[in-house]
Amino acid sequence: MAVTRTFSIIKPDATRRNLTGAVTKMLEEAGLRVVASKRIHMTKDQAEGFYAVHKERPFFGELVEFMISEPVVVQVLEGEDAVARNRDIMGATNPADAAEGTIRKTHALSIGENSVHGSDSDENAAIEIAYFFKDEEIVG
Ligand code: RTP
Ligand code: MG
Repeated sequence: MAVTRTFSIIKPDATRRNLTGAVTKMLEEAGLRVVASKRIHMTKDQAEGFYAVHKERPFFGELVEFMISEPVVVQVLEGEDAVARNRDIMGATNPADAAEGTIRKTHALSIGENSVHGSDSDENAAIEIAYFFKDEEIVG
């Protein structure tokens, strides 16, 4: 299996509850390495652009407002099969459906306030990483 990268966001419900370290620890224990990380407060334009694929969905407005409500931590994660590995440790979108031991089962509050984002394909990972990071900010 190849070493690849994925893009992660520790969402406002988690940063607000001071869970940045707890979430990062779970990512690291799942075999992912944080090769870039920064705490930012997203602008509305940035959040709308990032979630543009969801703009026709009924929850779009609520999602954008949530993502700009408090700071987030954006990260680049590296590891074997990083996209799938990250989605495994994240758990299902709705924490009620997430498996025991996953980040969302352990920490998420609801389907909207679900603590983490993770890219869903290698192609989207590359797009999402480039949306928030310059090449020189990523140190593998
Ligand atoms: P993500 O993109 O954040 O990693 O999560 P995901 O793939 O598991 O979920 P996705 O379907 O891509 O939805 C993106 C985010 O939108 C919020 N959401 N709210 N209220 C709702 O029914 C609803 N459905 C989705 C969640 O915050 C989800 O992570
Ligand atoms: Mg998604």
